[in-house]
Amino acid sequence: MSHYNFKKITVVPSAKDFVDIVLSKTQRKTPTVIHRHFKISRIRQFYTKKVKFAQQTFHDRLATVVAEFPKLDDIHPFYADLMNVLYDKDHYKLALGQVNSAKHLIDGVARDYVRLMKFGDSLYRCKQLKRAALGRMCTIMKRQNQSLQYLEQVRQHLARLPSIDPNTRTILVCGFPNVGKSSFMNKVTRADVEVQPYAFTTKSLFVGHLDYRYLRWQVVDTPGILDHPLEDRNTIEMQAITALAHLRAAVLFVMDIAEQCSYSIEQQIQLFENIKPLFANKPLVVALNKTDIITPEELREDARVALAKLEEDGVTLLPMSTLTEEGITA
Ligand SMILES: Nc1nc2c(ncn2[C@@H]2O[C@H](COP(=O)(O)OP(=O)(O)OP(=O)(O)O)[C@@H](O)[C@H]2O)c(=O)[nH]1
Ligand SMILES: [Mg+2]
Repeated sequence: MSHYNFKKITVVPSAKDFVDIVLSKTQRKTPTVIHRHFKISRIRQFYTKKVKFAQQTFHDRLATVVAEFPKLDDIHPFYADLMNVLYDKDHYKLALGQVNSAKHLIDGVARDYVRLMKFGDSLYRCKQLKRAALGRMCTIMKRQNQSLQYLEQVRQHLARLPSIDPNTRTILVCGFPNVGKSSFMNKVTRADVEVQPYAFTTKSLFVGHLDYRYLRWQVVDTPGILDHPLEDRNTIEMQAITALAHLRAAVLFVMDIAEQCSYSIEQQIQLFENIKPLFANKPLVVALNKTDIITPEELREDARVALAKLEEDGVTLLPMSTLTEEGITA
């Protein structure tokens, strides 16, 4: 279940390329010599073959597209949801559905014209029927252009998606933007995630690996999330939410106690409380990051109280600095 060939989907050509590929293949792979003095049965067979060949080639290529793209109902819910966030489930299913129905339409065209060909009484007539059949197939194909282009974009994006295994030991790093999630990721894994002093540096999920006490962990760095209702969340934040919702993972909620991230400790705790339902049944540690700037003891009174209250509720607090490596165990 854990291995998806998201990276191995065949390129989806544009409608025009699709048509060019099939027509030129039909030309190359079917007989080319015909003469009007040949027996009519031989002439019919000659053109029937071309119609059937074009149909089969369209059919096979379209079937490959439909078969290779992941079915949202078959893949792990994490990926199904992530794909919905990134590509919109309805749009995705519609595009694949249209490609699939184009396949059936082309089969139908071929069937009709092969039947008509049996009544073709001259080379001229048979050739006309063949041209009409291929023309109609190409028209059906060209109507698929938008779906094909969209699927090609999805394909390219899927290929760049991190290979997150939903079924392995995982640490999910989350929190407000700019608190130091990616800095932590870079410290404990060999990943090289971009770190910048502004919010939403990380715009998608990243994965790294870490060996700790002989166990291998998958570490997932997530984009920052703001404290607002679910329906207001953008695609960038929704990827973090999706990961939290679907991955069985230990959660590292990172706080910036120096408040450099421009949110107060109280606001960060508020976010923590609001997304807490997503942490249910997950081991959880709250990292108090940037202790090189300020230690938990040096904090304002009310911030200290707020953190103490968190601790009373049974939350493990871990002072940390990705700069001095305080609190980073690996
Ligand atoms: N002083 C200090 N600065 C830190 C520490 N950890 C991270 N920073 C700085 O905080 C800023 C944000 O760090 P990132 O690791 O990009 O934060 P992030 O949480 O991944 O941010 P987004 O990807 O935007 O959500 C950078 O300028 C880091 O250099 C720390 O322990 N101490
Ligand atoms: Mg980041």
